[in-house]
Amino acid sequence: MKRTGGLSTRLLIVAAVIALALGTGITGVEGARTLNLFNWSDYIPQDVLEDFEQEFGVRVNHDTYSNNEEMMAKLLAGGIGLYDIAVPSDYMIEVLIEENLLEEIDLDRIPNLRHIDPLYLNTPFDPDNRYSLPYMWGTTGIAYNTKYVTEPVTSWNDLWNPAYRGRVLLLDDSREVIGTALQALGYSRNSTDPKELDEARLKMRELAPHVLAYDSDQPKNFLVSEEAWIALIWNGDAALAMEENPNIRYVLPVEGGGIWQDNLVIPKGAPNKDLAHEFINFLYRPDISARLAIDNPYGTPNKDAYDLLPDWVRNNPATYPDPEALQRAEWLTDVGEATVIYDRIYTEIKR
Ligand code: SPD
Repeated sequence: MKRTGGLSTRLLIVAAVIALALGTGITGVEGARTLNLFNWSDYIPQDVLEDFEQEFGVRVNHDTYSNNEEMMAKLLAGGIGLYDIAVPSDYMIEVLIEENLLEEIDLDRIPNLRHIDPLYLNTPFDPDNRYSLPYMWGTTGIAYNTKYVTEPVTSWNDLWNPAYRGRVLLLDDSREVIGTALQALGYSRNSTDPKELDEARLKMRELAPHVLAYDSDQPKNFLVSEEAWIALIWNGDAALAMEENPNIRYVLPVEGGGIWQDNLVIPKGAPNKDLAHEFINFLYRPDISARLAIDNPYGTPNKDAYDLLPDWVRNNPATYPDPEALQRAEWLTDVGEATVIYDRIYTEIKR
């Protein structure tokens, strides 16, 4: 669905032309080939990037973002023609494809694709993997500290318990936050119904005064320090917090919670498409994929890396929940023109 009031195709073309005309095809310091990586904060170990630099005799520039919407905004504000790799989630892939913001990936140049479990390929958001390949997958649920949260936590509505006033942590992510309110009300995380969205807006306004912080970059820190008692969080960050603080638990709520997949893409006008393919192939080496999945205990799509994971990662139910719970979790999808409503609600509740 084309969005009005959201991205305009004309704007995108102008941005691309300007970026290309400015010659943003970076070759990097000292003339070495440079990979320009645009990724979520804290989503790839620095030593993996250094190994790539060493082995391939290249440089890596690494910029980060906190959520899909920030990634898109930065791409449009001069990022087109600047980045070789970005890592958007499922629903944002739909938007990027529709807006013609992605290069096609030549799968023949990724021989290590053979290590990827077909379960994570040919997804509804990119059926033939023309534009994207899986990076990590995970869930969105609730983390809480048993020292302060003594009542059972089963539902999104537990975030609204007045006993946790000032101790509630939320992700800084409009789709996750509004999706949580929608599911708490019994609706889909992808609702485009203005009435349901308005109910979600009011529900979030109720929670806003209880919120300690909105943070997608280092949410685990609030839990580990015990400033936050209960949190809307991604499972990998919860697993990291659990490693450092034994009082922390992670659950998927009865309403289902979220399931998602982040993906490697080559943004339009990427200056170093060859290197981007080499980087994806490098990340898909089982030893490298395993390092990613240990540093950030999210699900790895790499079946041969899974076999290399230590037991504490492989057997962590926060990272690899039981299949029945996964069945109930809901994917986010592109909400088209309703994106404008989501943006408006999010601005209002964070004010
Ligand atoms: N620290 C990086 C975490 C990235 C998680 N991405 C989740 C996207 C869900 N829509």
